[in-house]
Amino acid sequence: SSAFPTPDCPNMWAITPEERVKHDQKFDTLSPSMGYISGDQARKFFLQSGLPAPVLAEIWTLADMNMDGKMDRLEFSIAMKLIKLKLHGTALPSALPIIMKQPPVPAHSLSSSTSVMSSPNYGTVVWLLLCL
Ligand SMILES: [Ca+2]
Repeated sequence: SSAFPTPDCPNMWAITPEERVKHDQKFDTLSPSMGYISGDQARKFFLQSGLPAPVLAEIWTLADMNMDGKMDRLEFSIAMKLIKLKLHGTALPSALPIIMKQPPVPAHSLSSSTSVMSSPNYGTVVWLLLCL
């Protein structure tokens, strides 16, 4: 029951390089220890999204791929993406889409993250407008 139209977006689950950069920056602000944030740290942060705790628990279950109760960068990024989609009225998947487990594919060859950021890909932009 969302006011947003829901276009058919096969890549709606894909995390864009731009999103990943934002997620990584957010991850770093949560003072990760040994590359992980604890369940407690994550829960406090995710609750700020305004989503109800049971929904966040569902997102956690999907995103914590190795079920160790901690989030690494990729798992955190997946959780952030699921929260964003859920806030836009998308139903959560029953299983994690495979595309979400893959690292984001930059529009251009892997040179540096700054070059990815400074070279917006039109396909990505259009997709963001339509699907997010
Ligand atoms: Ca984990």
